[in-house]
Amino acid sequence: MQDVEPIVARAFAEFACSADAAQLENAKARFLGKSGELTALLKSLAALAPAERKSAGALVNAAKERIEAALAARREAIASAGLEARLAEEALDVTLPGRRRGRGGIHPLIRSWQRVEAIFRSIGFDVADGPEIETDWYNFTALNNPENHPARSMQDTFYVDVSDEHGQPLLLRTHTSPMQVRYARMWVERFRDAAQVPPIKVIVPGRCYRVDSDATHSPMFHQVEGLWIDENISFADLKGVYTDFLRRFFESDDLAVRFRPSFFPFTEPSAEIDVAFQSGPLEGKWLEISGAGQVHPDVVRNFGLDAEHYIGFAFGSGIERLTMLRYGINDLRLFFDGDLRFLKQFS
Ligand code: 2NM
Repeated sequence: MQDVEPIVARAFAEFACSADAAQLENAKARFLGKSGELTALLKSLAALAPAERKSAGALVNAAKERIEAALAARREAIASAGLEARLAEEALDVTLPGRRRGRGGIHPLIRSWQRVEAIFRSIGFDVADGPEIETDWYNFTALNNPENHPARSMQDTFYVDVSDEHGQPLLLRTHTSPMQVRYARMWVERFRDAAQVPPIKVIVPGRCYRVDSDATHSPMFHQVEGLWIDENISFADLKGVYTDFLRRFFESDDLAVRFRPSFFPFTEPSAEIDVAFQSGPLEGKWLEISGAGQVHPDVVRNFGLDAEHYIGFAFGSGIERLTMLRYGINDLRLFFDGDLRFLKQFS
């Protein structure tokens, strides 16, 4: 009979160099399969004489057992090598620090907006907001803007393609005063059956829109307007409240404030408000910061109030302008570029 040892040696060698399960199973077939070498040897036993067959059979079976043992060992080795490789590849270092979520910040304009609200709330003003798409009546007519005023032109105002249910043109509000008209009319309606209408003290911060775009104008900008209606107040009250606001906003107790005559359709008389810092890079320079005035009697009547009985004072300021002066920012476009190198300085 053929010698079994070389077959065993080759089987061991081929198992050893099988790199994966598929190669190993192919190698197995070459020795133990239906037409494998060892199987052929087993079959050849039948041709031997009975005396010889017994010892040869024992030899072949011993060889078969060794080959099967080697096969099982190699199977296990390949399987555990595969597992080791996967573990190495999918290794997770649980001691690494986690990836933190980026921390957001408050935009400088919103920071100013919040400061303005906090200051006015502290002196008894309500804070209101309302629609950015307005009717022509609330945005212009109720505020005593003449029918042919240039602000109403398409060069200055963004009109919306659709009209309201009365066929009135709709537009993007050019200031927040239309919301003051809404607020005053709601207030008057609320106290319709009362003996008198209580004073109105409200500010309206919010976004406004004008057809305008350069280093000092953005088509979308932020305004805060205030309205104070009472029975017996004067310009002195307005000046006191507004000076207090400006000194707190700019954190400057000696800030100088002056009113200069001006014109607005909705107030008469009207004033520009200037400030002068007493220290810092702008020391002693008068800077225009806001507008104000006594609410025009026609506008008071549009609020639904008796203009002989109630007197109103109003003021308005750009939140961009307030913010630029507070931080020394020289280009308005920085607010809208979204450049984090700029924005991060305020968070
Ligand atoms: C300004 C300047 C002067 C103003 C007037 C009114 C209202 F609704 F009472 F008529 N609201 N805001 C006003 C007055 C706004 O901004 C520069």
